[in-house]
Amino acid sequence: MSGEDDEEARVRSPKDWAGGLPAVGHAMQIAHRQMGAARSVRTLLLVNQKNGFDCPGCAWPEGEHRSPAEFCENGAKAVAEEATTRRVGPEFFAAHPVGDLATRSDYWLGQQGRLTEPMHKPPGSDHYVPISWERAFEIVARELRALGSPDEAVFYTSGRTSNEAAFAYQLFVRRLGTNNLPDCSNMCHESSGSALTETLGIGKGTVSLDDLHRAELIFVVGQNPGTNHPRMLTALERAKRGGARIIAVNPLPEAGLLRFKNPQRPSGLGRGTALADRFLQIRLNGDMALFQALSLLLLDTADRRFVEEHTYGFEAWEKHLRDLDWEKVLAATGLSREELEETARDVRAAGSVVVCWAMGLTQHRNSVATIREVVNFLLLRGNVGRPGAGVCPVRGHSNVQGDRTMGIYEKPSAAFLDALGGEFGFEPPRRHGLDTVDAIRAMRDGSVKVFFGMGGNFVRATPDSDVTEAALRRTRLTVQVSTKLNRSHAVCGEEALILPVLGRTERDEAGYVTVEDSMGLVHASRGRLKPASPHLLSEVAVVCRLARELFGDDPHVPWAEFERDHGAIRDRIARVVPGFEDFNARAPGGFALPNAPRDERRFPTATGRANFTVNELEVLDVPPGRLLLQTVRSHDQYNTTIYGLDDRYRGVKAGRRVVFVHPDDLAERELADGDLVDLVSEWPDGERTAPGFRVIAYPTARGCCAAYFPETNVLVPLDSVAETSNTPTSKSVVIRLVRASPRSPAGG
Ligand SMILES: Nc1nc2c(c(=O)[nH]1)N[C@H]1C(S)=C(S)[C@@H](COP(=O)(O)OP(=O)(O)OC[C@H]3O[C@@H](n4cnc5c(=O)[nH]c(N)nc54)[C@H](O)[C@@H]3O)O[C@H]1N2
Ligand SMILES: Nc1nc2c(c(=O)[nH]1)N[C@H]1C(S)=C(S)[C@@H](COP(=O)(O)OP(=O)(O)OC[C@H]3O[C@@H](n4cnc5c(=O)[nH]c(N)nc54)[C@H](O)[C@@H]3O)O[C@H]1N2
Ligand SMILES: [Mo]
Repeated sequence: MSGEDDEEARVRSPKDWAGGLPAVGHAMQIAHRQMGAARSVRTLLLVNQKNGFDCPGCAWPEGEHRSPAEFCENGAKAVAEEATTRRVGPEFFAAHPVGDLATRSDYWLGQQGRLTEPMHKPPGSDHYVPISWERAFEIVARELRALGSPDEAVFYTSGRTSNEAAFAYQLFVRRLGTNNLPDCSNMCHESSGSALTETLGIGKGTVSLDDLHRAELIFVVGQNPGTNHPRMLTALERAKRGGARIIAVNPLPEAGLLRFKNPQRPSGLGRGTALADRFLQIRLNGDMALFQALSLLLLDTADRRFVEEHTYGFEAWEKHLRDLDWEKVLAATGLSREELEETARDVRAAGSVVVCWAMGLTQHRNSVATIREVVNFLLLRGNVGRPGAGVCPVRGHSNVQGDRTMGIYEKPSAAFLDALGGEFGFEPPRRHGLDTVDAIRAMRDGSVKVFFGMGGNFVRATPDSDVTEAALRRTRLTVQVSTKLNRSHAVCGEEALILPVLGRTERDEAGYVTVEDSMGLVHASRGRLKPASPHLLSEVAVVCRLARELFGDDPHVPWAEFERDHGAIRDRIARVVPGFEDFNARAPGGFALPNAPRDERRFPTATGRANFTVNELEVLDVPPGRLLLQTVRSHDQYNTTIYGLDDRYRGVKAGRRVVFVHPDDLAERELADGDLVDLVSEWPDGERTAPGFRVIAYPTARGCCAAYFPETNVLVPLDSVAETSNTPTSKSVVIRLVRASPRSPAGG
C-alpha cells in the first residue's frame, strides 16, 4: 500500500497523564471535521443516554448515574466516523477501480465517508457498479445454492452488530446448515473465554461496575485504558477516591495508567488523579510468571474455607507452585525479586482484589494458561464471587460480548442448539465450524468459496496479511455488510458485493436494538440520526431479505415479521437464551444477565467447582539479537479504522510507520532514534518483512518493542496462535531490525 498520508513522523517525549482538556479539544476537532459544528453537538449529546444510542466505541458499561455527556474523546471519534457527512457513492467507484483502491492506505479509505448504495463487482471486472438490493440478494443466494455443502461458506461477524441482528444472523446461518461463524472475538478475548469457562464456568467477567468501585486493590494488566477504554479511567478514579490501590502491569508506561485528568469534572483537571500506585514494567509475555510468583508468596494466606467449599484441584496446584523456578520468573518478567515481594505485600493487605485485562494477556501462545493462572491467583484468597473482587476481562467492540450470547460462535453448546432447534422446529448442524484462523486456511486451500462479513474488516484485522489476502482473492464471492469503505472491499473474491447498512447512530423503522456491555448489562440503543442515505438497510433487514430469497416461504422462521419489528426477534431470544425472560418488557430500562459465580458463588464447570489448574511455566525463547514485538493501537485509531496519524500520549505526530525500542536495545544494535529499519519476523515457514519503520527510542521493557496494527499484521504468521483459543499471537512476534536505506520506498 502506498503511504501517501504517512509523512515523516515527528516525535516528542511521551505524556504521563491522560484525559484533560486536550482530550475534549481533540475529539471536537475530529467531530467538526466529519460532521460540522451543529451536528457534532446534537449527536454527541445522545451518546449513552437512556433515550439515545449506545456508543459504538468500546464495551465499557455506563453506570447508573450518567453524566449529560457520557462519552469520551475516543467515543466521540467513533461516533464522528459513523455520523460523518462525507459519502462514498457510485461516482466514487466509477473513478476508483478496485486495483486502485487496493493501493490506498487504511486511513485514506476510511476518510472517504459512508457507503450509500449496494455495489457489485462482477467476475472479471475491476469496477464496482451499483446494483439493486433484489439483484444483490439473488447473487448471494445463487452462490450459496451452488456450493457442494453449506460448510463451503463462512459468515464472519465483527462486534458492533446488535443482539437482534446477531440472533437473526446466526439463525440464518444454522438454517443454511453450518456453524462456520468466526468472529472478531477469535482474535480478541477468545483466550479469556476459554480460560474462564474451564475454571469458573462462565466465559465472561464476574464483576460489576460497583465491584470495581469497591475494590481495595485493582490490577490493570496488559491494557491501555487511556486510549481504548477512556471511561474506565473514571471508574478507576472513583475506586481510588474510595481508598483502592492500583497496580499497572505493562511493558509500556501508558499515560492513562499513570495519571488521569477527568475532562467531565472541573476539579479533575489541574494535576489530575495519580492512578497507578505501582507500575510493574513487565516483559512481554511475563505475566504467567508474575502471577505464579505472587501466588507462591501468598500461599500462607489462602482462604481455606473458600478453597474447601468452592474449589477443586488446590493441592495439585500448590504442589506444582512450590517447585517454581525463581530464575525463570525473573527472566520472564524482567522484574526484581523485591518488586514481586512488595507487590505480594500489597495483595496481602487487600481485602478484595479485581484483576482487569485486555489484549496484553490474550494474544500470546500461552494466553489461556496465563489467564488460568490469574484465576488461580484470585481463587487462592477467595477473590471471586464476593463484593469488590473478581475477574474483569475488558471487552473490545461495543457488542462483542452480546454477539456471543446470541450464538455467534463456531463451537455452540449442545444446549444452545437444542433450544434453537426446539424453538424454530429444525435440526441445527452439530459439527463445529471454522474460527477465524481456520477460515483463512480453508479459503487459502480452496475448500471455502464464499465469504460473508457482517461488519468488520476481515482482510486487515487478521494476521499474515499476504497469505490472507491471497486466500480472500481465491474465493468465488465475497460479501461485505459495511458502513464505511475499507480494505476488505478492495481485496475481494472473483465476484464481490458491498451491502451498505445503517449504523448504530441512525434511525431504524423497526425499532430500537439492544446490546450487552463488558459487565453483562443488557440495554436498548436507539438511533436518532437521519440515515446516511435512503438506500441503506438495517443489518437485520439484510439478513431477513437474504433468508427470504434463499428459503422462500420458510415454515420455520417468520423472516418478514422479524424485519418489520425487532421486538418479534426479542420474543424468540427470550425463549432460546437463558437470562432473557421478558426481554421486551425489560430492555428499555436495561437489566443484568445472571452470572452464577458473581451472584451465587456457584461455578457451573465440569467439576461443579471453581478449578485450580496447573500451568507449566515456559520462558519464551528469543534468540540472540532478536526482539519480541507487540502490535498495538495508537490513540487515533479504532482497530483498522484510522482516525488520524497522531499518537498523542506516546508523543508521536503525523506518522504510523514507527517502532518503539528501548534505548539500550538500540545501542546494542548500533541504531539510533530516527533511523529507518525494516521489521523482519522469523518463523519456521520463512521470513516476513514490514519495510520502512522509523525507530523511536522509548522506555519500553528491555528486549521488547512495539509497533502499530494493522501495518504489522503482515509479520504475524497464520500458524502462530494461542493454544486452545487459536488466537493469533499479535503480542509476541520474534523479529529483528534491519537497517534500511533512507531512500527505500516506505511501502508495504
Ligand atoms: N479508541 C479505541 N478504543 C478501542 C479500540 C481501538 O482500536 N481504539 N479497540 C477496541 C477493541 S476491539 C479492543 S479488544 C480493546 C483493546 O484494548 P487494549 O488491550 O488496551 O489494546 P492494545 O492497544 O492492543 O493494548 C494492549 C496493551 O497491553 C500491553 N501489553 C502488550 N503485551 C503485554 C504483555 O505481554 N503483558 C502485559 N502485562 N501487557 C502487555 C501493551 O503495552 C498495551 O498497553 O479496545 C477497544 N477499544
Ligand atoms: N496485529 C493485530 N491484529 C489484531 C489485533 C491486534 O491487537 N494486533 N486486535 C484484534 C482485535 S482485538 C479485534 S476485535 C479485531 C477487529 O477486527 P474487526 O472487527 O473485523 O475490525 P474493525 O476495524 O473493528 O472493523 C471496521 C469496519 O467495520 C465496519 N463497521 C463499523 N460499524 C459498523 C456497523 O455498525 N455495522 C456494520 N455492518 N459494519 C460496521 C466498517 O465498514 C469498518 O470499516 O482485530 C484483531 N487484529
Ligand atoms: Mo477486540
